Amino acid sequence: MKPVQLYTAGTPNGQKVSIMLEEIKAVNPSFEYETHAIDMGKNQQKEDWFLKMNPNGRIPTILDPNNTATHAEGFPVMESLAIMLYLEKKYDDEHVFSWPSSDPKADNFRNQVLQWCSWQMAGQGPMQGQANHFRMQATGDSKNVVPYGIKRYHDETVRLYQVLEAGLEGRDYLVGDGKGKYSLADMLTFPWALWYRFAGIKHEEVGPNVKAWIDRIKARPAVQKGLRVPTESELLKNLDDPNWMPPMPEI
Ligand SMILES: N[C@@H](CCC(=O)N[C@@H](CS)C(=O)NCC(=O)O)C(=O)O
Repeated sequence: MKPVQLYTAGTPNGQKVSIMLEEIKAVNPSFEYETHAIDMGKNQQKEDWFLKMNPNGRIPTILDPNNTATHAEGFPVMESLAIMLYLEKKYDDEHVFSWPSSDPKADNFRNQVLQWCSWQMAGQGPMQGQANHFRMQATGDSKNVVPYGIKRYHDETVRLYQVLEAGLEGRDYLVGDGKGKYSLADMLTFPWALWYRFAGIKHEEVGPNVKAWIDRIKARPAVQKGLRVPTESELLKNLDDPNWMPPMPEI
């Protein structure tokens, strides 16, 4: 096979996909991908060549040269969830991270994966992103302090972490029989959870089930590799100290 082309940067949305690509590689050594680091500081994600693959002009994006059914140069996919559903269908043929149709519970589990993924894409990601944005606006030179925005997005993000905490009660992973099976639901949600401190969410605002689940997923070798794509992040190194918090004003 030809390597799948990944266009990404070291952010939680990018890490969702690099983690999944590394997980697929770990179980299928013939699977390959190549990374293209996108410099968001230079707005490369808004250049014409990029917009042809992803009209939304955001990372992550993949191009699969093995799939020429509709595009001679390969099939481009935008949006992290759509990318991961695509990769699962095309490259998780052994159902290591999903459920085979022969399993009578497969449809329900797939739907539950979609429930958590929708929760992530419409809730955790955007709300935590805004919590981070308003908190960061209140730092640095501009000191654009908007207490209403900070509180609204902080509180909603904390509420969402309570939902995740309840979803993980008595379980190792979000979906599946018994304590669950590591699936796309976990891969998609984990990178944002890993970064909660950068949105000004305090340790005591995140429950023990979520913290144990973060540690469980972070210990996976493929996750360790995926978190270093496109390069190792200095910011993430700080998270190895469980008590570290980014310098942020109390508001
Ligand atoms: N819903 C999108 C969100 C992607 C996204 O927001 N990407 C950010 C980085 S995490 C980005 O590319 N920002 C640059 C920009 O908006 O120009 C997905 O899940 O793929």
